[in-house]
Amino acid sequence: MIIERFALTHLSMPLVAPFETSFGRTVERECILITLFSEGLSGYGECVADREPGYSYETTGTAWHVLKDFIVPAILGQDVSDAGDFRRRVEKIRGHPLAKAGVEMALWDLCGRREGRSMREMLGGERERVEVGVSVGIQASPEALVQTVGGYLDQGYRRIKAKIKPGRDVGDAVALRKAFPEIKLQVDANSAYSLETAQSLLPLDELSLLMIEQPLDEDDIWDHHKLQEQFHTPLCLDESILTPRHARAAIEMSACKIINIKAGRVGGLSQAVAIHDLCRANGLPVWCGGMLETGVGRASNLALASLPGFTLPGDISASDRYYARDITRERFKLNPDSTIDVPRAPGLGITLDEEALRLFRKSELEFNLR
Ligand code: OSB
Ligand code: MG
Repeated sequence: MIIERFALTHLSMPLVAPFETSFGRTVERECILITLFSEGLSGYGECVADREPGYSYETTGTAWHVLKDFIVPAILGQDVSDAGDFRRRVEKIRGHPLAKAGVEMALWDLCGRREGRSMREMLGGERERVEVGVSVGIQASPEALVQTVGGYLDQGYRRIKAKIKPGRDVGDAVALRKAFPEIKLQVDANSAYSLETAQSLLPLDELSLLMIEQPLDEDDIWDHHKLQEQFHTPLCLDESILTPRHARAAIEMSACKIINIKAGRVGGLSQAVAIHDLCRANGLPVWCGGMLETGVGRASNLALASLPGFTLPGDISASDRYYARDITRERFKLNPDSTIDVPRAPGLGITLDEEALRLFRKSELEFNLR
C-alpha cells in the first residue's frame, strides 16, 4: 500500500473525573490521532503518549516531533506492505515506542479495511467478548475509595484495580478488602517504591490480591526478582517490559508471575502479540493494560485481549468510564457478566465522530505526496 497522505491530530479530552496515580493527576487526557490514507481508504491509530512524562518518557510533544520529523519521512510515499515492513522501516529510530505504535495501529486498521478482516481475526484473537475490570485512581481518602469502588461494582465490574503510592497503599487496600471480601482485587504502584521502601507493602500479602503491579523502577527487573521472593502474591510487570527480550529476561529471572501487555508501550500490536506468544509458551498469564484510550485505542485493546493467552481481566472499561463524549461513534458498553464485545467490522471496526474531533482538536498537521 502506498502511503499517500498522513495526518496527525493532537487531541485533548476532558475525563469524567480526574485520574490520579503515583506519578500524577490527569484531568484532560491528551493523545495524537494518526490517520493514514491509501487507495481511497483511511486507517486510524492512537498514540497514547500523554502531556507529561509521568508513565513514560514520551509525551505528546516528543511523539509529535518523532512522528513529524522521522516516522512520516520514513513511510510517506512508500509502499508499506504490513506491520512487519513498517517495523523494519523505523528500526533505526531508537526508542519512542508509543509514537511508533500509533502508526502501526493505523496500518493494521488500513490493512483490515482493505482485506475486509477485523483486527481480532488478523491478530489471531479467539474470543468474541473479553473479561474486563476497572482501574481506579487514588481517591481523597480510603473511605472515598470504598465508595467509588462500590459504584463500579454496582455498574457490573467484577475486577477492581486500585492505584497505590507511598502513604496510600496498605491502608487503602485493607479498607477495600474489608468492604468487599470476595472481589477480584489488585493494586498498581507505577514504580513508586524501591526494594527498601517496598518492605512496607508486605502486609498486602495477606489480602488475597490477584497481583501487585510494577512496584519498582522500570529499569529494575532484578530487584523485582528479589521482591517477588518475599511475596506469595504474584508481581506483575508493566513499565519494565518494553520488548520481548525484556519479557524473556523477566521470565528467566522469575521477576514476576504475570505480565501486563500494552501495545503502545512495546512499540505496537505485532510486538504485543510476540510477547503474548512468549508468555503463553512459558505458562505466564497476561492481560491487556490500558492508557485511558479513546474509542480508537479501546477497539484495538479489545482485539488484542481476545487472544487466548489473555487469561486475566484487562484494564478495558466501558467508554463512559472515562469519556462523556468520545471521538468514535461506537461506544463500548459493559455486558452484565463484566465483559465487553470485541468489534467485528473490518480493521478496528470504528468510525470517527468528526464533530467530536473538532471539539477536542488542539492542532493538526497533514503531509501529502509531491
Ligand atoms: O499503569 O496501567 C497503568 C493509565 C495511564 C497510565 C498507566 C496506567 C494507567 C491505568 C489506567 O491504570 C488503565 C485504563 O483504564 O485505561
Ligand atoms: Mg500499570
